[in-house]
Amino acid sequence: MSPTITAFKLSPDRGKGLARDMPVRWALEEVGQPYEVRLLSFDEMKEAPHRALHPFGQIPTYEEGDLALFESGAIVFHIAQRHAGLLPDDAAARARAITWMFAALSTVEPPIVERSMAVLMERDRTWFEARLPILEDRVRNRLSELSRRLGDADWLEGEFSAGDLLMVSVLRRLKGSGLLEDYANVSAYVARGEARPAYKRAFDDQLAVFTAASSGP
Ligand SMILES: N[C@@H](CCC(=O)N[C@@H](CS)C(=O)NCC(=O)O)C(=O)O
Repeated sequence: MSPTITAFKLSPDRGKGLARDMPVRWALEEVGQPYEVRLLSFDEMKEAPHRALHPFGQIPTYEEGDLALFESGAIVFHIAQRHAGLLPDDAAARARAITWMFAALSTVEPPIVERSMAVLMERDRTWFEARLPILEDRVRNRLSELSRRLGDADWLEGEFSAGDLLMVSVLRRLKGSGLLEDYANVSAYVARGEARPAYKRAFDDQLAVFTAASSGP
């Protein structure tokens, strides 16, 4: 039985693939697992049936038989454990790849999201112009650390893994900020992720949802 994930009926990112169903779609495509998508409006996300699946009333969720999961990182981890292709077999290499999954979501993503939220929601605040450079310095700090570690490698730990999938997903949030371009190896790393056929299929599928919804009757 194919798993079912949830996604926005009309994504606020206008099809840029920044909503967090995207890493889940990408992971499912990487391992060749077909899936169903249930689309939700903002109102439906906050109603009881969805909150039974997701306590915070968000997307994505993942249902597979009796199992229901939320949190994109946990869902990607579940997919990577279930199927070959996203985590190495060797125990130590696997632990290192999992470490990068956590690093993406708990060390690199927070300053990136804080900056995006400020740009999106706080532009009219008196302190915005003073705060933005502080937030951007925090992002630059992480990018330069990541750039140093990545060096000339294609991926963070040998072969492409769920760690790279989540890191590239997180870094994509910086597109259009001008920040990524200062780190040539990190920009190339993101481009390498986006060039993967599984990424492209996932991206096209989420874009098709947005295009259909926005050109509706
Ligand atoms: N940490 C969660 C974050 C989930 C999240 O922020 N989802 C967004 C879409 S990307 C959402 O549902 N936003 C609507 C809301 O919070 O009301 C994850 O990675 O799954």
